[in-house]
Amino acid sequence: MKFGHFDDVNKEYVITSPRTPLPWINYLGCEDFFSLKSNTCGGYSFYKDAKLLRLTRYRYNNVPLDSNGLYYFIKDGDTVWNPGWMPTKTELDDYKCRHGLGYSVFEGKKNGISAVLTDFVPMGTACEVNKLTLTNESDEKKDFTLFSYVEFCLWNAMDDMTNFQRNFSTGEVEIHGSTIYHKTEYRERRNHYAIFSVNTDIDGFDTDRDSFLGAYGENRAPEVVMTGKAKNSVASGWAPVGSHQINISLAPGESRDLVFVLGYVENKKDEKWEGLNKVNRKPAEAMLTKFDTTEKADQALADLKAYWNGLLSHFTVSSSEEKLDRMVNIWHQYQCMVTFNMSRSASYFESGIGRGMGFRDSCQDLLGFVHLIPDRARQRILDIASTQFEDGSAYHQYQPLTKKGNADIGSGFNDDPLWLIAGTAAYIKETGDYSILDEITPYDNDASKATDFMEHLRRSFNYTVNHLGPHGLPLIGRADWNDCLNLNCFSEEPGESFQTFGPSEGPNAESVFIAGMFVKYGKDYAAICRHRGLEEEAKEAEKQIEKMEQTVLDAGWDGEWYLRAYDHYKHKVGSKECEEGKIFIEPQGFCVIAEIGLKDGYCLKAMESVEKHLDTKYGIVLLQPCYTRYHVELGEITSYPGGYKENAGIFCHNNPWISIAETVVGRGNRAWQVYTRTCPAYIEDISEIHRTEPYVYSQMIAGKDAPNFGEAKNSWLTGTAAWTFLDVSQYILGIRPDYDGLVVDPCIPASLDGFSAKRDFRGVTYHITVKNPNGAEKGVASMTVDGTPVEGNMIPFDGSKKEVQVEVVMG
Ligand code: BGC
Ligand code: IFM
Repeated sequence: MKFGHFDDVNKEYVITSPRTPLPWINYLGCEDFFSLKSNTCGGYSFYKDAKLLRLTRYRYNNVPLDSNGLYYFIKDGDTVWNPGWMPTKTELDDYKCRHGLGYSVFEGKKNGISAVLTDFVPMGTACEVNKLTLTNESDEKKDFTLFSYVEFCLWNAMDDMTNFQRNFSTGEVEIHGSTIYHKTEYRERRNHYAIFSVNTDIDGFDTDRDSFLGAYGENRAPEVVMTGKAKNSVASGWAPVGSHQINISLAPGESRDLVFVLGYVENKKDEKWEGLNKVNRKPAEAMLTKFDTTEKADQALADLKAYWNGLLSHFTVSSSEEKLDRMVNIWHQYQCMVTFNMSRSASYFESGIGRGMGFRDSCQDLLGFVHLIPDRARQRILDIASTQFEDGSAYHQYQPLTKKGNADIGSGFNDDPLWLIAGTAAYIKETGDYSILDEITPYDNDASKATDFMEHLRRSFNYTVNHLGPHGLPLIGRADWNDCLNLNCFSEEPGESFQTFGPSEGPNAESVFIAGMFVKYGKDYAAICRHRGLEEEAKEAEKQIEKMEQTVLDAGWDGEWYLRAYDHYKHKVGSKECEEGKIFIEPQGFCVIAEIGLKDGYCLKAMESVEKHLDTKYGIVLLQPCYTRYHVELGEITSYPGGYKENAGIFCHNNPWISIAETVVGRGNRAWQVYTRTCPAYIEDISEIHRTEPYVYSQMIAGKDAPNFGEAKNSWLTGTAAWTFLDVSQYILGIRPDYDGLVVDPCIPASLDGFSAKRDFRGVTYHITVKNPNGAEKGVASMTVDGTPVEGNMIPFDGSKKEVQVEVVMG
């Protein structure tokens, strides 16, 4: 069952029923100001940091679900309704929500009035613009009243929902003309405030929530709206809100546009203005003049669309698979950009308070956006590296605003350092920019402890070399990619509960997954050394890598698949000898991607085992059999009921690892099957089962051991976005940047007769046509570049041409 449909021409998902299984959201903003926007206008806004500078209040886990947002109420006689249906839930004659790239449009109709609300965050200005077009579609004159409404957050979102003894007395506002200034905190900080304004004269306002809602009121039926009369309340303490009343009169067929702006304003340093506690209105007025006409708002939206179209034009595909084209050209890349902006901070499952930017997560996210915004990728890499410790280990998370490591969580996740090599290698392959290696980069943000960036990579590589366990495999530390596999959280005391962020290192617990990563990204490290003329170092690294490959085959192979780990007691994890958790997905993906034992058939065997033991109709589960009871020596993973999260959920993030691994063994049909099984557009028809947005990935889908098999959770902010784009663009379509040029190495289903793609690479546009006349799954029979046949499947980079035609015949 579907609740809408894709509109590929406009690059939108069009939701046609407000009663989606869960709120289906969009992200407005791609620089500093962001709004989360659900399909019924729920959500909230913040500036740069979802915890510290939150403009509007949102109640997670609220009842009814998703019942706070930036709302417009229309009071037309006795009928009160919202263009986005919530919060009144008045049945609409027509409802649509179009989630587009950085904007959302809500189209509501009731009793002959049409309201079209276009919400977006323009480029270059810290605000959300809401253009509301009201049209009288009836043949009678219509007199009705419009009320806007937003509830302000007192900036620090954590403090806002806990520190009531203070916060009920700090709220302050000013009202000047049609602009409401929310200036709580201004007294002491004197540097920032929020505004909510409209480009017309108003007939009233409210800024005190309880006055607006009425005693024990609710935003489903605010007293002011129900009575049709604003109270002109001025908030003093309690809960400041912003509401405008505008009386509207429309002749039959007549339309009226209103442009509302919700903005974040900062004073310029040292600026002087009248009145000690009064806001400095100058910057707000300057902001508002940018959007004070319909034309200006429309132009800002057109500019935003042009920005997105430009970004997405760097990689496009055209094939007979409509859904593939849709996901590659629009939604995969869009989700990658959202994960770039948000990391794992603010979604409808991440509160914006709990987590900062992950070292591991942000490095992986790079894999998806480096081709879109290489300059920002470069900066991101250096920001991440600046939080690294001198021994190569890393803070697991850092704060987006300060860019400093989070000491509460600390370090000890032993995969973290290697992800830095992964992200950097992707950056260099894409851009050819080796100068990043010379950047002087601090450790733990301490400039006195800086080295060049190459040294950071060296310490990342050596961190693994210096932390090997009894079998010669990498020590796992607090966890590796699987945060919940806490093998050093063992307790000698039976019955003692796990601590996820407990002891950081034990001498025994080892990870085969990190071994796979080490082999894969170690090769990149060696290649980078070699490029810098460090031949000896490259050879030494290769020796370590070869040794690790052999160690995996000796101590990390279980007969039919790669083992997962050894625990503190040196017992195997992910082995046929185990009662539960006999096979895990992660080492199968990564050891095959690293080609460990490829020539000797290990990789193919591992892939067959995945298919045999972990496959389900909704995707590949993380492990089998699920853990049915808690094991203190394995940690948090066993705290989840079977089928959820890391305990045998379908963790979408590592499904593309398997799809990529399948391309390594050359099985295009299977790589494609794995890709399409979890791919949003391919499972749109089961939205009532899947439940989260059908245009983006979720972190997890309940596995077959869960009662709600197939139900997804934690949509949007997941490494799945980057890994899937990498999988489909670089391994299935096979257009892969490498150090010296662009490789074309497709691995596609035999049924696909080819495709064409446009790929911008280091300033050159490649027009690539792939033909598959004989139904091959992998293999390039011939390739021509601008008509000239070339050996192999790599196009050496030549910046002298701006357009290059490439023809590939598979076979
Ligand atoms: C949570 C897991 C989550 C992980 C993400 C853990 O603390 O319990 O559910 O997947 O963090 O980093
Ligand atoms: O690898 C982690 C990631 O960093 C955060 N989400 C869960 C994943 C698996 O535990």
